[in-house]
Amino acid sequence: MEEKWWHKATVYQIYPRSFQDSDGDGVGDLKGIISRLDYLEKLGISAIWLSPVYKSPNDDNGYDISDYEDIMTEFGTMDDMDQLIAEADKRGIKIVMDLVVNHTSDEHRWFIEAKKSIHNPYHDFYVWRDQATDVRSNFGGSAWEYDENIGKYYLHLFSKKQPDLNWENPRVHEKVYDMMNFWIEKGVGGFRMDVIDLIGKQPDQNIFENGPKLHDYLKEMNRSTFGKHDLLTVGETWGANPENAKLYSGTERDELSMVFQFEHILLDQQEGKEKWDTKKINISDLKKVLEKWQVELGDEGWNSLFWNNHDLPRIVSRWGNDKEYRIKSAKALAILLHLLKGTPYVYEGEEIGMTNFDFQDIEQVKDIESINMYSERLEKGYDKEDIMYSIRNIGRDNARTPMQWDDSKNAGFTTGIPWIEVNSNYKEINVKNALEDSNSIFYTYKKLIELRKNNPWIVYGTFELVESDENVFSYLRKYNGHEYLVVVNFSDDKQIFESNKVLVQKIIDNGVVVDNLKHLELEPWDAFAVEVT
Ligand code: TEU
Repeated sequence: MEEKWWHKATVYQIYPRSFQDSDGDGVGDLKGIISRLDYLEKLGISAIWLSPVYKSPNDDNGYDISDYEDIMTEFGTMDDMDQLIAEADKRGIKIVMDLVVNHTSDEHRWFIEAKKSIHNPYHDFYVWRDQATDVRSNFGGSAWEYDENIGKYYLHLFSKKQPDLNWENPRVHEKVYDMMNFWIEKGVGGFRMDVIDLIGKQPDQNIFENGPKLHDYLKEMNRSTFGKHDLLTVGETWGANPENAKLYSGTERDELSMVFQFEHILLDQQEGKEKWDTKKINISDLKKVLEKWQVELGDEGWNSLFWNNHDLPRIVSRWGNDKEYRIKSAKALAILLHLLKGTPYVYEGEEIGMTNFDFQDIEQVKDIESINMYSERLEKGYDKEDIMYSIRNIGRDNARTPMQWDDSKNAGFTTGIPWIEVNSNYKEINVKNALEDSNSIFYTYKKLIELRKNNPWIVYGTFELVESDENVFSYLRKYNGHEYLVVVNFSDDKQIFESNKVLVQKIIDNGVVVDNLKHLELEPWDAFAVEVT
């Protein structure tokens, strides 16, 4: 396999609104990010995936873009952006931009023009129909909105302030590629492509994900933009399976570097229900899914590895134990994920074990998805308490509370009033404490990131799931005649692990002492990796 810089890189995701405020308006900004680059350099990451920083009326926190070549007023200026790219570069960190081209804001100039008349040259930039179908928006309600002036409906798979672009129109491609080249010329390190598997939609046939022309579009995009440069591209693809992931990320395919697949993420959703209706995750299912992706992608494609992003609840609260075993389980989850094959992504605060937020009242909730669900379910007769439980359990704002830097007011995030409340546990869980404690979760992440840079077995080794008790997750990685064993007790109970492998040397652990592998009595959330024969 031809080596790429992103094979051994770890990417850190920043949600700019919640990372660091520099001017006291309660909203994070670019200058704030610049002031924290030394911290990220210390963690050892190679790239930052920056959630959208473009001009936006913020109906969906920047995922509704009104100008792709300008910066959101609250976040700063284009000069700040240039400075961020340059300052990150000095520290060996690349900036991966969020590319949101399935839709724009309804306040984007193209849509304002498109609504003027059916003869306007921008009208066909969007998807218009005489009749609405029964397709639903991801944020609730119909995905079609009637426009009085045009006398037709436009499609919006997300909020009605996020009209879908019409990729059947080649002029849309041109404009998007010009914009991508604008950013490439600025020196960005790549693109994370928002819901990219939707751009090939065929609404009249009720096809939305994985449309028939999707891969042609991506090949064309590759040729017209990043293909000539050494960039990281990752597509957000909720509908990916290992088969089509090979199409997206196959080395000879000239499409993307990799995709985000969500099969593991969906494992705690009740069958046939909505994301709000969860169940306890079954560790055997998790093993099966991760094994499938590791083995089936093999050398034919490239995996991305993640537990968290700005749309998901905090992993230590979700599948770890943020009460009795917060530190232990956060480290165990990190060890399990970061020794797999693929490019790992760390979401801001994950590296210090930040937890979900105790949302009690809908007034505390800022996310359009949760707010819409709240009113929809209230109307349907759901109990208010049950709805708030869902939001606490799985709502997107869990990931979006401010980064906890220290134990000063507002966790050092802002001197003003934060746009969303700071988690009350910030006096204990914060970066300052983490850096001062050599046993903190931070240093486990730092070590894992460093290991990946220097150990080809982590980057290129084969994967084999090891037979074990249901709640013990164990696998072998093999490379160049060497074998490495990873063992994680994925539970709050003691477990037994037995193996006839012989220990050669220790690689990493979260506190468990391993002298031999014959018979191990694992404490809750014990995790380690060793070289074996
Ligand atoms: O998310 C895609 C998406 O489908 C989400 O609505 C997802 O289903 C949901 O967040 C799970 O709770 C991307 C972005 O990551 C998200 O932040 C945006 O809101 C969305 O696209 C629209 O741009």
